[in-house]
Amino acid sequence: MVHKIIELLRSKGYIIESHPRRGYKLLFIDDLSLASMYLSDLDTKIRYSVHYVRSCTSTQDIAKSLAELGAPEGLVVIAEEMSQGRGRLGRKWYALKGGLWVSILLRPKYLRTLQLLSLISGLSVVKALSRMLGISNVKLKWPNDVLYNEKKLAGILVEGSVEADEVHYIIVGIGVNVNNDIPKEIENLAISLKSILGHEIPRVPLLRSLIKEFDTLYNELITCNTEKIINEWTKYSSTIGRKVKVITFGEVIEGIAKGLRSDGSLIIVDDYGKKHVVYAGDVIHLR
Ligand code: BT5
Repeated sequence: MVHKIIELLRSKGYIIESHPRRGYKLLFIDDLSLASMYLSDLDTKIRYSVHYVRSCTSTQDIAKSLAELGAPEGLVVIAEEMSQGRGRLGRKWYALKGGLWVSILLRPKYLRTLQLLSLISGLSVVKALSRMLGISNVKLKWPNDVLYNEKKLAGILVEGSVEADEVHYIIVGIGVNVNNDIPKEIENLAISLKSILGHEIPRVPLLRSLIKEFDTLYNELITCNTEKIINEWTKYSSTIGRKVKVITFGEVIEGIAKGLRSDGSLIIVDDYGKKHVVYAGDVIHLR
């Protein structure tokens, strides 16, 4: 019975040491430079290995350079801090010490849309947080934000090298505010796990949990189980069913977010009953 519970906790990301006579010990490891060691025993389809740096411009840049040198799928680049962390459309991503700043290298043979990859990445963050830390009020905002009480807890950036229908590589960037301070510039719109829970969270178990959830969802994606992904994403979403304003390629659409199509695009129905399909853009929740 105890063994079963220990295995359940391990599958949620917790790191538990076992000793034949002394029993079990729960470890709170925050030092990300040790992460590689603690990912090696994870039961995942892909083999993940961590390349850790203390600081860099952007983990996306390091992951790209290594991808171009032939690094295998499952490389995870982690930095303690980034000087030029980036979001979508060249926006700045603040990445101070204490956060979880991660880029994962993937080499799918074929990918229907990058959008779905962005959706499963956000979904993995939400599932990891609710499974491991029991935080239930974390929601997804289309396409790539993880929110807590409408404040941004995590963001996703998917970049890649794709030619015609051949995928060279994809880099999934995931940034989660964990124990880091939130800079003044974004204090009204961002939040960290430390401030939600009132204490610091060990990042290595959190990373394990995140990778485990990501691996499962990525496998659903490459085996084309998109219906399951869309349903799960919708379950955790705060966008669907809501009145929203969407800014997409210079156009502004206002209406009710009705749901997602199977490629991850968002369906909006405006006040005149006209249906719009949005493939990329920024969403503002209106009420
Ligand atoms: C994102 O873009 O949300 C993508 C964030 C991806 C970050 C990861 S960390 C690892 C990897 N390496 C990188 O260099 N990047 C990736 P977007 O949806 O465009 O949102 C950007 C906006 O989020 C900014 O304009 C700010 O308003 C806000 N923001 C910036 N830093 C933030 C932070 N630490 N927490 C919450 N919001 C932030």
